[in-house]
Amino acid sequence: VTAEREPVGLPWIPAYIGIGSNLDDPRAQVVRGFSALAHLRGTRLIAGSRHYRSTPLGPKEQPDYVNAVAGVLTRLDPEALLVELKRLEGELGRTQPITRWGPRKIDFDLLIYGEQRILTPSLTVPHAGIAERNFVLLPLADIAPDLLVPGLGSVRALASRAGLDGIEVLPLGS
Ligand code: PH2
Ligand code: MG
Ligand code: MG
Repeated sequence: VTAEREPVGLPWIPAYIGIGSNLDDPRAQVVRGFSALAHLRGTRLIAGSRHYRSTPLGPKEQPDYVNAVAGVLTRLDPEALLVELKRLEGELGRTQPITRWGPRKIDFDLLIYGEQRILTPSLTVPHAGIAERNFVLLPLADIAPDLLVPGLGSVRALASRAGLDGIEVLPLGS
């Protein structure tokens, strides 16, 4: 048996990951998503938001989404974390190709990574459109209301500005 290889001597960086699903029992997919993050190498799951039902952004002829946000500490760099999130999406049964804004069984979006602002062909952090998406900001406000989104201000202020259109909290265990 070989112990899992983990980076050592690196700082633990707080990061926030959006989870979304609108296919194949979306709440169950979100729960599986949290579980997958809890087992990710070099990463500790620290906090989980409530679950939200939200009407689709993009094409309307698709099921409502269930959205949530996970707070982690990670020793992975942003690119490595992104690669792992894509790998987990595949393991959790996400099939390609997926149309832009189209339905999906599981979606992980790297929302925030420490205080970094990243703009590369593969990665935009903070996530593009975060300020307009109540299905990101409301769950994020559950676990990190005072967090400052680099360049944008506090999660609490952004969330109250984003409003409550098309979104509701799902009661626990419903
Ligand atoms: N994700 C999309 C497209 N549209 N709409 C909602 N409400 N929630 C999502 O997570 C979402 C979406 C593509 O990732
Ligand atoms: Mg997404
Ligand atoms: Mg995505």
